[in-house]
Amino acid sequence: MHACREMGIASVAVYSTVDVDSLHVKYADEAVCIGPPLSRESYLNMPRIIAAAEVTNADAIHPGYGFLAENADFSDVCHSSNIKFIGPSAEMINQMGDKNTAKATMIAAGVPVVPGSPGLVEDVAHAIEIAKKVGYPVIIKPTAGGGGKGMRVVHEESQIEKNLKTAQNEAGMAFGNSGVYIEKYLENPRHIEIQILADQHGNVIHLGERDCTVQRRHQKLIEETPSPVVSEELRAEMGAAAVAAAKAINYEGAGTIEFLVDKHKKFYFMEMNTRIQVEHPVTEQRYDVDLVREQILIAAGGSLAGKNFVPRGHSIECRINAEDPEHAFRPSPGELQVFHTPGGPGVRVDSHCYASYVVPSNYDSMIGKLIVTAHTREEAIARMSRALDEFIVVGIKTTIPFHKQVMHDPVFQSGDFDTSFLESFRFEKK
Ligand code: MV4
Repeated sequence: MHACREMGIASVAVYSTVDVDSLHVKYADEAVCIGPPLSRESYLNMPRIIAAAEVTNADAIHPGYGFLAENADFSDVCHSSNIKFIGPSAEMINQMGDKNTAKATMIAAGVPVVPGSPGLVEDVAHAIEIAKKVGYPVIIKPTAGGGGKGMRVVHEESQIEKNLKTAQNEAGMAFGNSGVYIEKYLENPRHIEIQILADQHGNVIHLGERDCTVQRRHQKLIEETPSPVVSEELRAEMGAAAVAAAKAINYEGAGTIEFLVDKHKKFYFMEMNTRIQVEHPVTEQRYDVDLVREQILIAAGGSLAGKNFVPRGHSIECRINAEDPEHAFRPSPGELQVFHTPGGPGVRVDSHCYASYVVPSNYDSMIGKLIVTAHTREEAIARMSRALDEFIVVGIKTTIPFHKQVMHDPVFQSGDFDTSFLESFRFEKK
């Protein structure tokens, strides 16, 4: 909606009854209630969303980064309703939604992938054969999954049978598709992803990497760009691989190619996210670009030819969640009696909240993102630290005190850590 306003485009917000007081509803030129809190009846309810678009005469729908953002059927329903889905077609989403198919497509495009089964693994004998070939430990992944759900690590042959069956059953229950595949398990990798933009004319560019290694139970908590471990040379290689990945499926829109990077700095394709992501602001800050504006221009048929986004400085994002870090990050909804956001040079806050707003318990616990930008990583950490000190939330517990401690942690400061970082990080209550 910020992008729309700058472009002279009127915007319409949709909301469920519990979100009536959210800032996005106040910011939009118009707002339409699409149902009760239960997301199945509101934010996932395609007929209601299409109806809201039709009654307000909307030309396009921006799907955001949750709910229907990667739903191929929704992209298709928009298309059939003569409403432009700001993002890829159903076919493009489907090609990346099935992880095993995506992997095969990447191999054909020359993108490095983790060694493993060439296709789905059906039976125990086949699984054992593959695991023997790539070497233990291995990881069994659901082809319809993503983001870590339903994955199982197996350390020895005697554990294959049990884990394969459990993985297949769980995948069937969770995704309605019991297909699984096997990969060599890379121990303690970094999670590094490349932002790409692809227009309708075959132009694809990359906007560098985001390092999302600081995660807890597959939830990202801190993201930054550039990555402390990515050299100019590695960035060029990973960028070229990401562009090749997007070109392989004639992709349109903003997308992210996720890679695992091992301790030898070898990178492997993991999956593609066919949407704008939560952590996109760090790329926006370092590349001085509005990615949502670019999404809208691409959806309107615009060209990326001749566009050149030049990176500068270092940007870090901390996710501010309504969670209690003293109690295993349990949700902490409620009224924001005080909500004072930080300011000053190089500080950005993206949030739907304000003082007196009541954080509902119905949805995701993220109440905002704090993004800082400075010349160097060291300066960005110092800036984040002082911005976190200025960020005052009273009424609920948040992840702010946790982030303050991470900013002071010598291992985080060194830049030399992996996805196991938070397993050994001990939050000290003050
Ligand atoms: C892996 C892996 C190690 N080896 N695949 C988890 C999220 C999903 N996108 C892929 N995931 C992983 N796949 C192989 N072959 C380790 C993980 C992984 C992970 C990846 C990124 C960030 C945090 C993680 C935490 C646990 C496991």
